[in-house]
Amino acid sequence: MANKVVLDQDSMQRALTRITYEILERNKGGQNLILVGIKTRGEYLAHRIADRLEQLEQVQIPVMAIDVTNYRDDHLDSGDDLGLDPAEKLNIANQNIVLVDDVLFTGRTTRAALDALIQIGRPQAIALAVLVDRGHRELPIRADFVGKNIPTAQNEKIKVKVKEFDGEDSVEIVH
Ligand code: 3GP
Ligand code: 5GP
Ligand code: MG
Repeated sequence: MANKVVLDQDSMQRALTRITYEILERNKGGQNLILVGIKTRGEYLAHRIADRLEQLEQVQIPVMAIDVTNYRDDHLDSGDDLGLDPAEKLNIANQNIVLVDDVLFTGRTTRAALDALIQIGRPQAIALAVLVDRGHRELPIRADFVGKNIPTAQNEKIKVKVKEFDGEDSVEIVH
Protein backbone atom coordinates (compact mmCIF):
# COMPACT_ATOMS: atom_id res chain seq x y z
CA MET A 1 0.00 0.00 0.00
CA ALA A 2 1.21 3.55 -0.73
CA ASN A 3 2.44 5.68 2.16
CA LYS A 4 -0.09 8.22 3.39
CA VAL A 5 1.19 11.78 3.76
CA VAL A 6 -0.07 13.21 7.05
CA LEU A 7 1.95 16.44 7.10
CA ASP A 8 3.33 18.21 4.05
CA GLN A 9 5.98 20.93 4.11
CA ASP A 10 3.52 23.74 4.91
CA SER A 11 1.62 21.91 7.62
CA MET A 12 4.89 20.78 9.20
CA GLN A 13 6.11 24.41 9.29
CA ARG A 14 2.82 25.54 10.79
CA ALA A 15 2.99 22.83 13.46
CA LEU A 16 6.53 23.94 14.40
CA THR A 17 5.44 27.58 14.49
CA ARG A 18 2.55 26.74 16.80
CA ILE A 19 4.87 24.77 19.09
CA THR A 20 7.21 27.78 19.16
CA TYR A 21 4.41 30.10 20.31
CA GLU A 22 3.30 27.59 22.93
CA ILE A 23 6.87 27.31 24.26
CA LEU A 24 7.11 31.12 24.45
CA GLU A 25 3.80 31.39 26.24
CA ARG A 26 4.87 28.87 28.88
CA ASN A 27 8.38 30.25 29.25
CA LYS A 28 7.60 33.94 29.52
CA GLY A 29 9.46 35.00 26.42
CA GLY A 30 12.22 32.42 26.45
CA GLN A 31 14.39 33.44 29.39
CA ASN A 32 16.63 30.69 30.82
CA LEU A 33 15.48 28.41 28.04
CA ILE A 34 17.63 25.67 26.46
CA LEU A 35 16.45 23.38 23.68
CA VAL A 36 17.82 19.83 23.63
CA GLY A 37 17.28 17.95 20.38
CA ILE A 38 17.29 14.15 20.39
CA LYS A 39 19.37 12.93 17.47
CA THR A 40 18.94 12.55 14.69
CA ARG A 41 15.97 14.51 13.47
CA GLY A 42 15.05 16.03 16.82
CA GLU A 43 18.27 18.04 16.62
CA TYR A 44 17.20 19.69 13.34
CA LEU A 45 13.72 20.36 14.70
CA ALA A 46 15.23 21.95 17.84
CA HIS A 47 17.31 24.30 15.68
CA ARG A 48 14.23 25.29 13.68
CA ILE A 49 12.28 26.09 16.83
CA ALA A 50 15.26 28.05 18.22
CA ASP A 51 15.51 30.08 14.98
CA ARG A 52 11.82 30.99 15.20
CA LEU A 53 12.10 31.86 18.90
CA GLU A 54 14.98 34.18 18.05
CA GLN A 55 12.99 35.86 15.24
CA LEU A 56 10.00 36.38 17.52
CA GLU A 57 11.74 37.48 20.73
CA GLN A 58 15.21 38.61 19.66
CA VAL A 59 16.78 36.27 22.21
CA GLN A 60 19.56 33.74 21.61
CA ILE A 61 18.34 30.28 22.58
CA PRO A 62 21.08 27.68 23.17
CA VAL A 63 20.56 24.33 21.42
CA MET A 64 22.20 21.13 22.56
CA ALA A 65 21.99 17.70 20.93
CA ILE A 66 21.77 14.38 22.67
CA ASP A 67 22.15 10.83 21.32
CA VAL A 68 20.43 8.35 23.60
CA THR A 69 20.81 5.21 21.48
CA ASN A 70 23.26 3.67 23.94
CA TYR A 71 21.31 4.86 26.90
CA ARG A 72 17.96 3.18 26.44
CA ASP A 73 16.96 0.49 28.95
CA ASP A 74 16.50 -1.99 26.09
CA HIS A 75 19.99 -1.42 24.67
CA LEU A 76 22.70 -3.97 25.51
CA ASP A 77 25.30 -1.35 26.46
CA SER A 78 22.80 0.75 28.29
CA GLY A 79 24.22 3.30 30.68
CA ASP A 80 27.82 3.38 29.46
CA ASP A 81 27.63 6.67 27.66
CA LEU A 82 25.61 9.79 28.24
CA GLY A 83 25.43 10.53 24.55
CA LEU A 84 26.66 14.03 25.15
CA ASP A 85 29.78 15.46 23.59
CA PRO A 86 31.64 17.10 26.51
CA ALA A 87 31.91 20.29 24.44
CA GLU A 88 28.15 20.30 24.17
CA LYS A 89 27.50 20.09 27.88
CA LEU A 90 25.92 23.43 28.62
CA ASN A 91 25.32 24.45 32.18
CA ILE A 92 21.73 23.34 32.57
CA ALA A 93 21.44 24.06 36.29
CA ASN A 94 18.30 26.08 36.99
CA GLN A 95 17.47 26.37 33.29
CA ASN A 96 14.18 25.52 31.62
CA ILE A 97 14.85 22.69 29.20
CA VAL A 98 12.65 21.72 26.29
CA LEU A 99 13.52 18.29 24.89
CA VAL A 100 12.69 18.00 21.19
CA ASP A 101 12.11 14.76 19.29
CA ASP A 102 10.55 13.81 15.99
CA VAL A 103 8.34 10.92 17.16
CA LEU A 104 7.09 9.91 20.61
CA PHE A 105 6.21 6.22 20.83
CA THR A 106 6.87 4.07 23.94
CA GLY A 107 8.53 6.91 25.88
CA ARG A 108 11.76 4.98 26.46
CA THR A 109 13.88 7.40 24.46
CA THR A 110 12.50 10.31 26.47
CA ARG A 111 13.20 8.50 29.73
CA ALA A 112 16.77 7.88 28.64
CA ALA A 113 17.17 11.55 27.70
CA LEU A 114 15.82 12.64 31.10
CA ASP A 115 18.35 10.37 32.80
CA ALA A 116 21.24 11.76 30.76
CA LEU A 117 20.22 15.37 31.43
CA ILE A 118 19.73 14.93 35.14
CA GLN A 119 23.24 13.47 35.39
CA ILE A 120 24.80 16.68 34.10
CA GLY A 121 22.89 19.13 36.24
CA ARG A 122 19.63 20.01 37.92
CA PRO A 123 17.42 21.97 35.57
CA GLN A 124 14.56 24.05 36.91
CA ALA A 125 12.16 22.13 34.65
CA ILE A 126 12.16 19.80 31.67
CA ALA A 127 9.36 19.79 29.08
CA LEU A 128 8.92 17.67 25.95
CA ALA A 129 8.08 18.80 22.43
CA VAL A 130 7.47 16.26 19.65
CA LEU A 131 6.47 16.66 16.05
CA VAL A 132 4.39 13.45 16.17
CA ASP A 133 2.83 11.49 19.02
CA ARG A 134 2.01 8.05 17.65
CA GLY A 135 0.70 6.55 20.91
CA HIS A 136 1.62 3.17 22.49
CA ARG A 137 3.29 4.53 25.61
CA GLU A 138 5.00 2.02 27.90
CA LEU A 139 6.02 4.56 30.54
CA PRO A 140 4.18 7.41 32.31
CA ILE A 141 5.50 10.05 29.91
CA ARG A 142 3.56 12.62 27.86
CA ALA A 143 4.50 15.49 25.62
CA ASP A 144 3.87 19.12 26.60
CA PHE A 145 3.94 20.34 22.99
CA VAL A 146 2.68 18.15 20.13
CA GLY A 147 2.78 18.93 16.40
CA LYS A 148 0.26 16.24 15.51
CA ASN A 149 -1.29 13.26 17.27
CA ILE A 150 -1.27 10.33 14.87
CA PRO A 151 -2.85 7.22 16.39
CA THR A 152 -1.08 4.25 14.80
CA ALA A 153 -1.29 0.50 14.85
CA GLN A 154 1.73 -1.23 16.45
CA ASN A 155 2.89 -2.40 13.04
CA GLU A 156 2.62 1.00 11.36
CA LYS A 157 5.60 3.35 11.25
CA ILE A 158 5.81 7.07 10.92
CA LYS A 159 8.35 8.32 8.42
CA VAL A 160 9.61 11.79 9.26
CA LYS A 161 11.71 13.69 6.75
CA VAL A 162 13.43 16.99 7.45
CA LYS A 163 14.93 19.20 4.75
CA GLU A 164 18.35 19.46 6.41
CA PHE A 165 18.85 15.67 6.51
CA ASP A 166 16.43 14.11 4.02
CA GLY A 167 16.10 16.91 1.45
CA GLU A 168 12.39 17.51 2.13
CA ASP A 169 9.91 18.11 4.93
CA SER A 170 7.16 15.52 5.31
CA VAL A 171 5.51 13.06 7.66
CA GLU A 172 4.04 9.85 6.26
CA ILE A 173 2.40 6.74 7.69
CA VAL A 174 4.08 3.60 6.38
CA HIS A 175 1.83 0.54 6.35
P1 3GP B 1 15.88 9.65 14.05
O1 3GP B 1 17.24 9.30 14.52
O2 3GP B 1 15.85 10.82 13.17
O3 3GP B 1 14.89 9.76 15.16
O4 3GP B 1 15.96 5.18 15.26
C1 3GP B 1 16.65 5.48 14.10
C2 3GP B 1 15.74 6.08 13.09
O5 3GP B 1 14.77 5.11 12.68
C3 3GP B 1 15.02 7.24 13.69
O6 3GP B 1 15.45 8.42 13.12
C4 3GP B 1 13.56 7.01 13.37
O7 3GP B 1 13.08 8.02 12.52
C5 3GP B 1 13.50 5.72 12.60
N1 3GP B 1 12.47 4.84 13.16
C6 3GP B 1 11.37 4.45 12.52
N2 3GP B 1 10.64 3.67 13.29
C7 3GP B 1 11.28 3.54 14.46
C8 3GP B 1 10.97 2.86 15.67
O8 3GP B 1 9.93 2.21 15.82
N3 3GP B 1 11.85 2.97 16.68
C9 3GP B 1 12.99 3.71 16.55
N4 3GP B 1 13.80 3.80 17.61
N5 3GP B 1 13.32 4.38 15.42
C10 3GP B 1 12.46 4.29 14.38
P1 5GP C 1 10.13 5.67 21.90
O1 5GP C 1 11.43 5.62 22.61
O2 5GP C 1 9.17 6.69 22.47
O3 5GP C 1 9.53 4.31 21.71
O4 5GP C 1 10.42 6.13 20.43
C1 5GP C 1 10.89 7.40 20.23
C2 5GP C 1 12.09 7.39 19.33
O5 5GP C 1 12.04 6.30 18.40
C3 5GP C 1 12.08 8.67 18.54
O6 5GP C 1 13.33 9.30 18.67
C4 5GP C 1 11.79 8.25 17.14
O7 5GP C 1 12.80 8.67 16.29
C5 5GP C 1 11.82 6.76 17.11
N1 5GP C 1 10.54 6.23 16.63
C6 5GP C 1 9.69 5.39 17.25
N2 5GP C 1 8.65 5.09 16.47
C7 5GP C 1 8.87 5.75 15.33
C8 5GP C 1 8.14 5.85 14.12
O8 5GP C 1 7.09 5.25 13.87
N3 5GP C 1 8.69 6.65 13.18
C9 5GP C 1 9.83 7.35 13.38
N4 5GP C 1 10.26 8.14 12.40
N5 5GP C 1 10.53 7.26 14.48
C10 5GP C 1 10.05 6.48 15.45
MG1 MG D 1 13.88 10.51 16.86
